[in-house]
Amino acid sequence: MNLLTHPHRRYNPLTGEWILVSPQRTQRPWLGQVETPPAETRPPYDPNCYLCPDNARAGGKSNPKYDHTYVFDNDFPALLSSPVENGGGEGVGVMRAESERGICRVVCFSPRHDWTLPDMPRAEVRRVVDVWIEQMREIGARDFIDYVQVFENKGAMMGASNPHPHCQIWATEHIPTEPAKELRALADYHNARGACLLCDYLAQELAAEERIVFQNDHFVVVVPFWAVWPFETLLLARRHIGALTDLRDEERNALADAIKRVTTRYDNLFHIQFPYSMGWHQSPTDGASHPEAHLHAHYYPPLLRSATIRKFIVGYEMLAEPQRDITAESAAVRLREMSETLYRASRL
Ligand code: H2U
Ligand code: ZN
Repeated sequence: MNLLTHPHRRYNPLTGEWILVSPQRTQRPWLGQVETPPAETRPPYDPNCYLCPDNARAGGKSNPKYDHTYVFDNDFPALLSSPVENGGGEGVGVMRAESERGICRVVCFSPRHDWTLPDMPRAEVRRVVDVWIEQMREIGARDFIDYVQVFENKGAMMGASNPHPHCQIWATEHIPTEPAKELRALADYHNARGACLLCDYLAQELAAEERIVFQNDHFVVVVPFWAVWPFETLLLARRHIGALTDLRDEERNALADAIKRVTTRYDNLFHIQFPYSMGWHQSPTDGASHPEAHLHAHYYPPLLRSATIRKFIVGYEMLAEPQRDITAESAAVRLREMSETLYRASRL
């Protein structure tokens, strides 16, 4: 079977799920519009932005005049940290519920309203990495927190409420569904072979080369073999470490470099501030040792063909199985060919 021309399924060993790939369809005519939206220009400071320094937030609190990064408790948290009266599990028949406590925070990457990660100097991105680590340490140390999820929703298309560069942290009493699925697969692999699934995968990708977008001394970015989203990427630590808190100084710099490079390539693809949801998957903070965990981030961008044409997960994909037309290999070629100089750099 030729994976570049013949419909086939690919297996995601991290989730145990399959995805359908239909490379022969990329030949079909496209009748939809292809347009580039007008360039987005924002002021460095927006008096109406609830994330800009010195501004009031909804709910009465104000931000300080911060110079680099700023972290605050989400004013509209999805989770509450207070102990629950009669907490625990509940169930009647096949209906189950359990109480969930947690902590929700917002992390501003920069005081600059008009910046995004690829606009930021590496030293400023490094500060973001350091803040993630501080937050992981502090929140992960709480007795009732078993998992700290750091994630960024970027762009209105992904439902981000504000273009000011920021991410969120939701930390919970239980390990949430997606990391739990991956950790189970990683633990099964580890128990069966005494090896790390992602270390083995990385070695295979480094040998094959065809899905690698770029690499530096400590991180590798690939379009995973089993990618669902057209330009999905996986950012993998080369060293077998479980969490951001395990990163050494030079690895933190390499991570800032990798983040800047992957987001610059994304923006250069369609000459826009490329939307995505991204997040870190790492060791739970449940007090147990997790030799199976391997630090990585997933980038899930919705765009397919242009700045305005997105992929929808609907129909067959919702009811049966995710499907893609362009192969992971051709997406990797596109991203690999992109310049690492931001298309709008000269305009800043
Ligand atoms: P997005 O990452 O989806 O843009 O969400 C930003 C978060 O900011 C959102 O969870 C919070 C919202 O609850 N927020 C505040 O905590 N204070 C505010 O004044 C507005 C928004
Ligand atoms: Zn702002």
